[in-house]
Amino acid sequence: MDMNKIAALQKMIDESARIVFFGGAGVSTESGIPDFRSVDGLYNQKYDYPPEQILSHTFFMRKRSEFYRFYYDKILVDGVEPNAAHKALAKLEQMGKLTAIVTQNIDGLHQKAGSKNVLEVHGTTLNNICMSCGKTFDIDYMMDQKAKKIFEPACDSCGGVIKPDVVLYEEGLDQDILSEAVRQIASADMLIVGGTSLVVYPAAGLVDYYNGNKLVLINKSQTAMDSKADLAISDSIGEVFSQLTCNGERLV
Ligand code: CNA
Repeated sequence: MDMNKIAALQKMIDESARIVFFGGAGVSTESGIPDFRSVDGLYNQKYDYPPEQILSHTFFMRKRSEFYRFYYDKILVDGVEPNAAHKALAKLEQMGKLTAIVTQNIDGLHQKAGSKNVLEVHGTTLNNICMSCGKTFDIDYMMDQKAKKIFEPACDSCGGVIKPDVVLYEEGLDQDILSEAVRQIASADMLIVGGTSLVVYPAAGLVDYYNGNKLVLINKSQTAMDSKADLAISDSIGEVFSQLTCNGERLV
């Protein structure tokens, strides 16, 4: 690990009062949830259909049991816990340094670590909705469906199709969440971007709303944004956050 870069990151955090974190699937790999684009990510594993196709609205409507087979197997992962990155970010919020987390993740691990202001631009697996009557179902209900191998989960009130409250390919993002994410990023004095390949739009474009001079990227692989960053760290995000302090206290 490049300790000069860690020292530079620490100095920026010390000098900031309104930090926003923008993250993606790489934040949760150290918790055991595979991302999409790493070598061991879901896009490099073999399925009957490419994951982009499985995770699309059209596929959900036409081949629901195939969708749920993949979803149960790879997305609705059992027994995962927040890692050092989730915990450090929660601590920064508690200490009044961080105003919001904007996440592309759908796993709810930031909230599980204690973060309060989490803007989930791609929705959440924790909530599931009947497409006919709007009844909602929690993750325990879906875990139960998974355990029973029910690949076409149906509403227990009206028999309608249950859809996870996540944004599939071809679907639009929630405009209220997006607007709040833009507002938070535009008013941040420091933006930390981590664990994201920055290729999924419109989410990746949110970084452009940051106006300050403390843009930090923490990602294992290079991104198109590295050259624009004030500081780019190529390392595991959990390990990076494990090195940091706030007001003399370790974050993790
Ligand atoms: P991605 O395109 O898979 O990119 C992940 C990035 O994280 C890659 O560039 C990796 O190099 C990097 N990375 C992996 N592990 C680490 C680590 N420990 N430390 C630092 N960097 C790491 O994922 P994006 O989030 O950019 O793409 C957006 C998609 C992925 C969103 O729509 C998510 O919903 C979707 N997704 C979410 C989850 C989740 O909720 N945990 C899991 C898989 C995919």
